[in-house]
Amino acid sequence: MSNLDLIERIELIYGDITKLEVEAVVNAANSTLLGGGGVDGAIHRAAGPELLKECRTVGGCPTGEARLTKGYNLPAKYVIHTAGPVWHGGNQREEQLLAECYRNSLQLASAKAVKKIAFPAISCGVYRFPLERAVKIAFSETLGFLKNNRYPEVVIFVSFGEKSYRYYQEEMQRLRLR
Ligand code: AR6
Repeated sequence: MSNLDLIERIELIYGDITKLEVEAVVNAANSTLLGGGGVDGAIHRAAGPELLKECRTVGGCPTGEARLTKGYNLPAKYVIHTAGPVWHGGNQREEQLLAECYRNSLQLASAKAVKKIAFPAISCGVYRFPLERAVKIAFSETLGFLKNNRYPEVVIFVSFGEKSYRYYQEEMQRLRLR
């Protein structure tokens, strides 16, 4: 598959990830998996208390890894929780750890033959990872994974702000022109 064909399997959406009719949504969680603010809070609110109950049985998730639960009241069947790195300036393996979040989340989705999965901008809120770098990592890890895997068929990057949407659009454009 050429890079251009692979890019056709990536979509950009502006809005709230909890509303999406996809099989799996990724949660930018923390390593306790016991909830928090930002997209994590929104996902737990929309999924209902059963989600936290299941998360309690999981036993946490080290940074860079991912864990799968059901989606409960969300339109999505699954939530894939991943703990992104906190940005400390870039010398603490933040980029590698963020790449692992994407790879491990995609691996779980692939194992369940998930057709459509939606990602928020992991680590780009409270964890302060620079958006431009994070977007490049999201695309390169996703393209690398899609090249070798039939599932997920489609990956959706969800932006919650105009600035992040612009970064995703620019990177998509850049990759198309390459
Ligand atoms: N839909 C899509 N994207 C969203 C939504 C939403 N409903 N809400 C926020 N975002 P953050 P992090 C975007 O802070 O940086 C939590 O407390 C947001 O604009 O949610 O990985 C966890 O429990 C930003 O671009 O996650 C952890 O403790 C992106 O999602 C910690 O925050 C990620 O922002 C994780 O921090």
